[in-house]
Amino acid sequence: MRVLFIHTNIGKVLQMPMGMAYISSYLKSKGIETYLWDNTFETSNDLLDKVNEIDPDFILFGALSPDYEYACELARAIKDLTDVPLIIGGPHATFATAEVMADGIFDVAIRGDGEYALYNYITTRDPHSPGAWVRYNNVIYMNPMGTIPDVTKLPWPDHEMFRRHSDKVMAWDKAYKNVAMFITARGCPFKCTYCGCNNLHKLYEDQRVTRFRDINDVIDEIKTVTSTYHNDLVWLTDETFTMKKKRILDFCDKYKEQVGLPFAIETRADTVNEEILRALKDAGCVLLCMGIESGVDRIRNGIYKKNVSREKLVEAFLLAKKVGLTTSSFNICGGPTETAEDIRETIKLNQECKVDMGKMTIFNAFPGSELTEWCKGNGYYIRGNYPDNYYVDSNIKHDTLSIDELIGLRKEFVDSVGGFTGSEVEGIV
Ligand code: B12
Ligand code: SF4
Repeated sequence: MRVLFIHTNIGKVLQMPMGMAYISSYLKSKGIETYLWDNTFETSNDLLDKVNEIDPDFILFGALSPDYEYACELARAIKDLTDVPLIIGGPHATFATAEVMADGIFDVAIRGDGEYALYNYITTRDPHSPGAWVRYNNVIYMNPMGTIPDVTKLPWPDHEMFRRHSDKVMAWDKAYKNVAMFITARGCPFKCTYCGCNNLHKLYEDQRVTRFRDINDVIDEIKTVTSTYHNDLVWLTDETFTMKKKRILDFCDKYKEQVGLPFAIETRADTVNEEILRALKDAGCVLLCMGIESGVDRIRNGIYKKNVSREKLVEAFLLAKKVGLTTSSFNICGGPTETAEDIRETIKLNQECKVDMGKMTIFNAFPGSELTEWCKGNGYYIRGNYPDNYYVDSNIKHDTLSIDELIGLRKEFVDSVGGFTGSEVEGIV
């Protein structure tokens, strides 16, 4: 069997999409041939040529919500050419499944983690296949979720398929030009309302969504990949890398001994302490990214339910600096009820945390997050289409601030804190 993946990536972000990379290697391990058309590097003419040339049994689209319209456009062009079944997966298919099926363009929407659900569907074509919503004889079968993949048994993601994404000069340190990405765990257990993670837990009901890989297997993957592709930087893209202290200390020991390359992580301020930060630094960590989101408790912990205190944020960022790590913060502006003064408090908190650089994006209501539902229930106007660039646009109408005012406040942030202007390519920093 042959399948063709479509990486829609309207932002042309240089970052390996881990979900599709994992699915590709899982399918390969079952003897299925996988191919890729990647919008980052290829044209839509190349796509139609590829469809003709490969003659796949299924075409598999990966799309975040902003990519969905483009995915539909490509799907329509393919439909003019062939009647090969079109399958869509990823966050938009997971959290806006009913809308996707109602549009009538895709034959199947895979919900949640795709490895088992997709494999089961493409090998059985069963309209009752778990984790898939399937259009069959003009009826839509809305099947319940299947078994969540066991991350300790999955093959390593297909680094080869997405190797063009590793050639990237890091904006924060131009010495790094070739990054390799890894995930050591899946399914963040926290419940921030602007994020889709919480909803994934609801979708899988009683199954454990937070899953950890074996550290030895992670180290083997890092060693193999970085020696194959001669990477100069390792990016650990777990949502909350330092979730389990003992596991991370073990990782640091083994990484230092067996890999030794500079690495970057993303985590939460309330999961680090001095011991962890020192161990990270000692193992080669060069960049630590943590969310601040808002400088005002009412927004950060009330509206966003981040549940991290101002004191903890200051303590974690200053400790990180003390041990010699470069720090980067994530921030949101334009959340519901937020005022210009609130956003200036976010700037102040970043300054207090002495962050080396920060990223501030404008709040958008994407399907899957609790805050999107809250906005719907509280009379916010939510536009039908999603912005291509969340540095300069939002799909909600803010209570009091116009988009131009939000862009102006973002500029104040960039001018005072340093970091992303928004014109750089989105993705890892
Ligand atoms: C890393 C990341 C990124 C990366 C890479 C995204 C990518 N293409 O993979 C970058 C930094 C580029 C990114 C950007 C954005 N992101 Co982002 N990102 C994430 C993050 C933190 C982790 C994703 C990840 O790698 N997970 C691990 C892998 C293994 O899981 P996965 O990607 O979900 O894949 C599984 C399933 O989704 C499914 N699947 C995925 N693809 C496919 C394809 C097929 C064919 C099938 C069948 C199944 C399938 O199976 C996979 C394996 O089990 C998630 C949060 C999260 N916790 O998921 C947000 C998340 C995906 N991002 C989100 C958003 C909104 C964005 C932006 C659109 C924001 C914006 N700018 O407006 C931008 C897009 C930028 C642009 N200009 O286009 C939302 C998506 C919500 C939605 N409804 O679309 C999420 C869920 C966070 C949130 N806000 O809730 N993001
Ligand atoms: S900690 Fe990060 S990944 Fe986890 S729920 Fe909050 S925003 Fe989402």
